[in-house]
Amino acid sequence: MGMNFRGFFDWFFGLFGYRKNIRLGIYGATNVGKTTLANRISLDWTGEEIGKVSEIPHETRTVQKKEKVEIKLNRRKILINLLDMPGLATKVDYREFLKYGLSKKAAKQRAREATDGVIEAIKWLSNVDTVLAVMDATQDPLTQVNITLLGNLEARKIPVIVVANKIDLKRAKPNEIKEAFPQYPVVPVSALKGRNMDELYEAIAKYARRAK
Ligand SMILES: Nc1nc2c(ncn2[C@@H]2O[C@H](COP(=O)(O)OP(=O)(O)OP(=O)(O)O)[C@@H](O)[C@H]2O)c(=O)[nH]1
Ligand SMILES: [Mg+2]
Repeated sequence: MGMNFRGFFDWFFGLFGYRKNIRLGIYGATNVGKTTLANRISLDWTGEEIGKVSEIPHETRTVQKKEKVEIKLNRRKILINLLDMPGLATKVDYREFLKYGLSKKAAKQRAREATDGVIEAIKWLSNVDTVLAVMDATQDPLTQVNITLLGNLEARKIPVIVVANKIDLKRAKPNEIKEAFPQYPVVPVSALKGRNMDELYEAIAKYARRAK
């Protein structure tokens, strides 16, 4: 019913456990652990990392890609193109970076690149099939970035899995994320320690699909 060719194709091959490359976008605010998570997923299935991790916000300022990552679960195989996005922010202020010991010049350049990165990440929303919305479980999840991101994905009918990251930290409260966003599957993980990744892979197998 109303199924186009691609829909039929995906359904047909889905029966045999195949999926064509699903473009999996890793989105979220800065410093929540998107690149750490992308590296973890990539390491688990390909043995290679994708990008550089740092405690300084806006470390990722261009989209980092890892193509054809094959996730095998039971008898199913999913092929994903991992897309690690620059961190989203409602404001970028170069003075923030001075705290980390960057020179004024380097801080200003990082701020310019960070702003371009936010725009690039938003543009890429038209080119992803499924999104991992990563949140730092030690922080209040009801932020403008998270609410705007989830609202945008909802409007575009892009499937979302919320990842409550950093559960290795004592003050992490993944349940607050579940309570804030009850309409989404929420998977608590530690990307750093590799905790609960199996549950995330199962969620990806269950929910990842082509965007409508
Ligand atoms: N304790 C803990 N720290 C984490 C975890 N995941 C990431 N981090 C730390 O959080 C900081 C930011 O990690 P990144 O992976 O660079 O975060 P990001 O979301 O890619 O950041 P941007 O690219 O700047 O948007 C680093 O210091 C990481 O080591 C985790 O599961 N537990
Ligand atoms: Mg990053």
